[in-house]
Amino acid sequence: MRMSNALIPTLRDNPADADTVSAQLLLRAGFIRKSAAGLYHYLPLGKRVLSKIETIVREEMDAFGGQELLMPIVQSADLWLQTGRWHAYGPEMFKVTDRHDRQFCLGPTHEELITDLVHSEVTSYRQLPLRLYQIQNKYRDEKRPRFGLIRSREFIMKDLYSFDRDPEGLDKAYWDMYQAYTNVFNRCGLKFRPIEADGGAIGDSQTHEFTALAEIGENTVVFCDCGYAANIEIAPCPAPQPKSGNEAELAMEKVYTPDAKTIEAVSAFLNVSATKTIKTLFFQADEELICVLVRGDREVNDVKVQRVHPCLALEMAEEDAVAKVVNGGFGSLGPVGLANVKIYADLEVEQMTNLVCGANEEAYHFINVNPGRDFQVEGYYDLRMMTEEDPCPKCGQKTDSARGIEVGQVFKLGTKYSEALGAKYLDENGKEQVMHMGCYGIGVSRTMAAAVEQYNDENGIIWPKSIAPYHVVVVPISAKDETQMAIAEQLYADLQKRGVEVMLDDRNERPGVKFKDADLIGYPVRITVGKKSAEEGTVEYKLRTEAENEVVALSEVVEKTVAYIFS
Ligand code: 9G3
Repeated sequence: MRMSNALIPTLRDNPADADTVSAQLLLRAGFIRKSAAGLYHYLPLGKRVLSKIETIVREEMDAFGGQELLMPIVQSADLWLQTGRWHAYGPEMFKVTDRHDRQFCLGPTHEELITDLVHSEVTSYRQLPLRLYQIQNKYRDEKRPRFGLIRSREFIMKDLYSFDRDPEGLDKAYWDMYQAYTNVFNRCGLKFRPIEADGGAIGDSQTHEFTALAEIGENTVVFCDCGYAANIEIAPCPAPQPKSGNEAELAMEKVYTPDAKTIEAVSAFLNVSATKTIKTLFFQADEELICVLVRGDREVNDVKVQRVHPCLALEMAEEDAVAKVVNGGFGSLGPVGLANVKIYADLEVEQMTNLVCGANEEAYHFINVNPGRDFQVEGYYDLRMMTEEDPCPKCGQKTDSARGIEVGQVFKLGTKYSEALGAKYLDENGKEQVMHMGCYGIGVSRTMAAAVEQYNDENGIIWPKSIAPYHVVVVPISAKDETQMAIAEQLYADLQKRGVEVMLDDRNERPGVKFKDADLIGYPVRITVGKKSAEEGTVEYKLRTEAENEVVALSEVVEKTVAYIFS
């Protein structure tokens, strides 16, 4: 390709609304352009990277028996009504109405569609197992799209669905995909960890997330040398020490605590440690308001709450909803005297004596509150977020944590969709059996952004060779110098003959501009043709991953480049 007619609109400065390094660099290097909030153009360089990632994904899916198909993006509401999910995602689902006033959505995922298709086309055990996948745009109307391609409202996903006769078949599919994903992310050059994740509302369904390590990742991964690795949302916390019993339960008292609206303020005002206070939080669980108690110095773990109180949507409750059950303000909420609201408490709360909590009255707290005596709960459960002090759930050692971006997920669905949509098959004895399903997603566009998050420096992107838009950029110092251009053109032709993807920067620009663009765009190899190329038959050869460049004979540089790129 020649830079002189390539659409690569590089920018000198970071666009104002680019809120993470991958968004900044992909915009500045001319890979993407924003069309509207959370909606992007992939410019030619960006499309080339996407295609590279998709090719790797296809090869690995096909290697594990995947058959590629393509399903509609526009999905009828009927199937989602049958599975009960039409109302489950609220405003996040892009809904559209057709000219006959029928309701559809723009597909956020395809469990309903693929199960309905298989229900219609597969009836015999002889047709199983099946692994069907597509690579296509998905639509989710994120409340706050951000981080460029990482949390956009339209994104490219590979979604594969497996159909097996029984749980054993599903298990085989699950671990095949686990291996396929490991291959995909290794081949893309990503630093990632497969981690145990939350099976969601479908109970004990097994799932792993493939998390690309990155500081701006929205997931926190807890991991240990013993091999334990999990999304912190599901990391179990150790049972607390039983209460010593040598602290007598004192009489509960209401105390005036003006302006003490936070745990820190209350513990400072009353001169008690935050570990002697409890946090009272209210959640909207679908239509129901529930209350959750954790020790004052802890964070509540929503995923764990959702496990003890299964619901479709769990959000922090709005103040007016809380005001209906307590007449106090937000700064002094507590469990004492709460009526007709379910209270779930973390295990640590049960072991607390003479604790401090809000009195459900503005500017008042209770002291010497004792669980069981002064308030009742539905039950005590592990509801808190694990901390770095907590031991590894597997081996008890100290854990580490890192932030990461979820780029893939493997999921056992079991019979949830096949039951709901009647995906059944006849076994050897002509008996009707229900299929066992799994679903497996890779964020293709998100993987591109994750690679930039992981591989960049002050000059720009550093593409892994396997997904770079081009392998090499050939930079003639002066496009006006016919000798240099002839050498550059010859090099361009010779490299392409060997299957190397080459960008020729034939623009009539100063060398500095060409070098800056080459580093910003992030080609793995830069070959500079200058005066010495004619006089001494040498070129400058520079790897994007190295600071220094080296002088290489023209007669050797093609072989050297081919060896590097295809190694
Ligand atoms: C929706 C909306 C958002 C959603 C879903 C449905 C996430 C939804 C979970 C999955 C599970 C797997 C196949 C590929 C791998 C992940 N967000 N999920 O089902 F209607 Cl608006 O998508 N699907």
